[in-house]
Amino acid sequence: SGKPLPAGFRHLPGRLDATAQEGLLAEVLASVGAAGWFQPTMPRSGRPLSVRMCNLGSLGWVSDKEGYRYQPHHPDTGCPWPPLPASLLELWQAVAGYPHPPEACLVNLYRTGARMGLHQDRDEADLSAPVVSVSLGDDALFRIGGTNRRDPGRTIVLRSGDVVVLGGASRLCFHGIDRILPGTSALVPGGGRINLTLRRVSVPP
Ligand code: MD5
Ligand code: FE
Repeated sequence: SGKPLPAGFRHLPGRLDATAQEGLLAEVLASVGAAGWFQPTMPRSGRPLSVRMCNLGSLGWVSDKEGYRYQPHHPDTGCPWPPLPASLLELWQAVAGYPHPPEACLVNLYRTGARMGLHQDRDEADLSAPVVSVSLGDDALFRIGGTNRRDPGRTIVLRSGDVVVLGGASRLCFHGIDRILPGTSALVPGGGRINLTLRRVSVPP
């Protein structure tokens, strides 16, 4: 559909089979169940985002009235984030092409009607590392544009088990989730979509 995809963008459809998806989701939901979801809010306005979030790993991405940042503890409980599952560290090793481990796994929960507006990911000190994204549950309409907010974009359907690697020029492209397609998967209890985003945050020593 028109525009070529940005360089460094790799879509790996069905990278995780059904068994791997179920195992990974069970592990993630056990950790998030213990830590708790939080409701991120927009800087300045304090308006809630429609996505609920948690993190796994030594650092986690949070957003509140003070702004966006990475921090080692849950914003509601002050507890450290649960560890990053070994299977995700192995997936990163297999697909990232980057010689240091990720520090953060952001877990985004999209129930019916949730979306994520067009934005860039630029809160990481090490922008040379790719972002690796894993989709679980309902299909999503993912939009990816260029490095200027007004650049034309493309829409790609992300399905359960798909992995996307965003490196090189695609790392700073504007992107968002326009909507999820309810009822397209039975994987997530209660319905919806869970996205896992693996990131290297700090510059390696
Ligand atoms: C999601 N999450 O499905 C999306 C897709 C986020 C976020 O965008 O920031 O939590 S992850 C895809 C992504 C990450 C970094 C860069 C680009 C896409 N990109 O340049 O297209 O919950
Ligand atoms: Fe993003």
